[in-house]
Amino acid sequence: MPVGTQATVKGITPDQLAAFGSRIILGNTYHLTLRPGDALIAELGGLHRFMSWNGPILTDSGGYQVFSLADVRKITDAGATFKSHIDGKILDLTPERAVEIQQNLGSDIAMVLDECPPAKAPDAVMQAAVDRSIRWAERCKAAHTRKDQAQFAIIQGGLDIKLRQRCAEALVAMDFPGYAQGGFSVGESPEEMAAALPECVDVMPTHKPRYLMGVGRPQDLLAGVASGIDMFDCVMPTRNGRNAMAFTNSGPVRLRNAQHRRDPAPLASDCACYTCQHFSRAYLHHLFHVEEMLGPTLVSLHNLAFYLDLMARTRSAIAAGRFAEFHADCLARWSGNA
Ligand code: PRF
Ligand code: ZN
Repeated sequence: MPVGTQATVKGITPDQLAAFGSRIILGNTYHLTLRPGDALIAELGGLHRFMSWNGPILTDSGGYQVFSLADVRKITDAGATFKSHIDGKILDLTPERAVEIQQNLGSDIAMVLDECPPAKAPDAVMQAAVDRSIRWAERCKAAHTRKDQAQFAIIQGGLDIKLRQRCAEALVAMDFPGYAQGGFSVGESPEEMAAALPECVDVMPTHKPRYLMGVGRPQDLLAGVASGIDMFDCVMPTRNGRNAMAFTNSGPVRLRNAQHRRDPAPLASDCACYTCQHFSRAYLHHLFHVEEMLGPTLVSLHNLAFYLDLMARTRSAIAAGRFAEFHADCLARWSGNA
């Protein structure tokens, strides 16, 4: 899922998103309730109409963003009290309010409110966060009334596999239509995540979507798929794109580097995206050098097309029974060993 935090996938129009094959995008409860407000978006016909995206939208619940962006004042069973990172106003986010915001936005998939501690939090903190996330999931389910919106639960537990399995068991008993692994990519190494994932994903129902939140690099997506994950979101294609860093099958390309100044070749010779079909590395280098806004747009567009194409090729490889070979081949190419 391309990330559209503020009711826009930064620098990319909905037409462009659709043109390179985006099917579903992500929006953020936390940002949209601060500005312009979920009630205003509801008044204007909901998030789809507001941003003119006709495809599915998944909204995150805000818990993770409160912990990572806001100054959290107090977290109790009732909810989180935090100071807005915009104007310093003190606000409350309860499970019921997280559901209400997402119902106002009218997303197709809403996430429950969860508590996501850092990966290396003490055991007691991690266990308390899991227990609270389970209780909050229950309250979110009870508060949820929109029949045209699916609500997914979020598993926490850090790198403690037994704890994640206990969390998953409790959430699976509540019978949500989809499940996510939260609390990854929050300070642990990619190797630690890859090692923990298989056993964590194994306890998620296979007949329902399995989502890994906020991950990651192309190799992390393939590690997720190898463990059974079906859905991802990550800011990396757009954030790195804005910073002139492009993903390619030969590894990352840094377009600000002087080596690209007179390079007439496209960013990626094997890429069918609009950027690679029309522009040279020299032109992209120039745009970043003079700080033109088309630079971030063109490289974000390429990176999103690269990620979506990677997932399309992954689906084909799975369907053809050759995912393991595809996985090994990608890793070899990206590290320059193909
Ligand atoms: N919880 C929620 N959203 C998230 C995460 C989480 O743990 C993460 C962690 N990678 C990203 N986004 N609600
Ligand atoms: Zn491209």
